[in-house]
Amino acid sequence: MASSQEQITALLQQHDDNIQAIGNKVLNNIRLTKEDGVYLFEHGELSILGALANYVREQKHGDKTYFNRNFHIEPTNVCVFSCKFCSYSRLYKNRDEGWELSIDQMLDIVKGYDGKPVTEVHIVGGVHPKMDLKFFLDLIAKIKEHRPDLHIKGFTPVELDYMFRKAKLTTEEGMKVIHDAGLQSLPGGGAEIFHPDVRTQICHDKVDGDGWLAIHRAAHNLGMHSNATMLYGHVEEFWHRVDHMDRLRQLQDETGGFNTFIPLKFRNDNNEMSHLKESTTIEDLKVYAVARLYMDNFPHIKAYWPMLGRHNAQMTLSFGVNDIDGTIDDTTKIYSMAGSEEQTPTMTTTQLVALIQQAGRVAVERDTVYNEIKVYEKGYTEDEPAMSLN
Ligand code: V47
Ligand code: SF4
Repeated sequence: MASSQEQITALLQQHDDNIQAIGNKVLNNIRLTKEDGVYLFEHGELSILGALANYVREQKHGDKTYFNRNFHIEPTNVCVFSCKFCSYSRLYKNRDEGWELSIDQMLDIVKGYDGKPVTEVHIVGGVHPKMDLKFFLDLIAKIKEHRPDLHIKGFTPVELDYMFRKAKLTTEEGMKVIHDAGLQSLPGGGAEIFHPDVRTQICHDKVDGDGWLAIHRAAHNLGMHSNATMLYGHVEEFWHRVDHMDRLRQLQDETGGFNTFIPLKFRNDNNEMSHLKESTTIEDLKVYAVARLYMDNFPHIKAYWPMLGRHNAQMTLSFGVNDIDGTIDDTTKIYSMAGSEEQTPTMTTTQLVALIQQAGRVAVERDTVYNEIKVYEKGYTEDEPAMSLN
């Protein structure tokens, strides 16, 4: 499993001068340029990308592979925006086809986890014109009142930008209010591809790249942590991916507030981009590997198994990935509606640990901010009945 410097140096001899130069930068901890990033996507063979990314992953984390126990709440799939890749939302005028949860219904979901060892609730959904900042401040306060130890990670800049604008608050004021109410981290969604050439084609009407980054900057300045995603494999070119990663890398240099980068593979079922072919598994693995090499200041690279499928997610563990999200229950509809193999994404802790161990890695349960909760020994099985949660 381990990729030593000598093995990689020998492998590099079989590649062209540019790949050798980039590989030597990686081995000597020298930051890659944008040109390097594009070159890797254009000319990097999977074997050398994998070896280099695995080297970096093992330098940073050894064999440790993190997961957490969390559950999702999706307040609504009614949305004022019209992203072309979205298989999940319904416009306000068609809201009878969608769902809208009340605060009590969402609290009932939280209460359903009473006595279970979950550490995080992930709240994300469509942008409903009637679910405003006040509604969500109330929800957050009630969740905290019921279960103060549950870490609330919620809301993308798409949702927050809309809530703050309606409440006539600046980004900084809005973030302070919602953080004070109990919101602790931001998930990585809504980033898609920042460059306007692509953004105007796939999601023209929601917050733009600068707005997305400004909200994460404001969160980091309050001491909050967050994740970042990149939706790839549709109309973007390689340099758009690198531009996207570069903007994130720059913000991370400034604030240090990102935990994890999560590449998200575009799935083409039931949306306005269904005519596009999905990326191949080889391309997916290359994206994870280049992400690990380019995002040198991001501690973690995550594969989100409900979207990739559990077997492909397992493979990514040899291509730079050191985090595999959590055990999810079927309240997560984003990917099942977009055509993921995982129609009811549920894995017990035993299954998730086995998946990590079969790949020769060490399973480590973490909390949202990567404090280690438990390192799992080989042969672990749950004493309790399997929970259908992550
Ligand atoms: O922003 C929507 C993506 C994201 C499709 O931070 C699609 O821990 C593929 O960000 N094909 C939301 N992707 C989900 C998200 C996320 C998920 C898990 C963990 C975390 C985290 C964040 O889902 C959206 C969009 O990029 N998405 N439709 C689709 N058809
Ligand atoms: Fe709305 Fe999010 Fe779907 Fe875009 S991706 S239409 S913002 S739910």
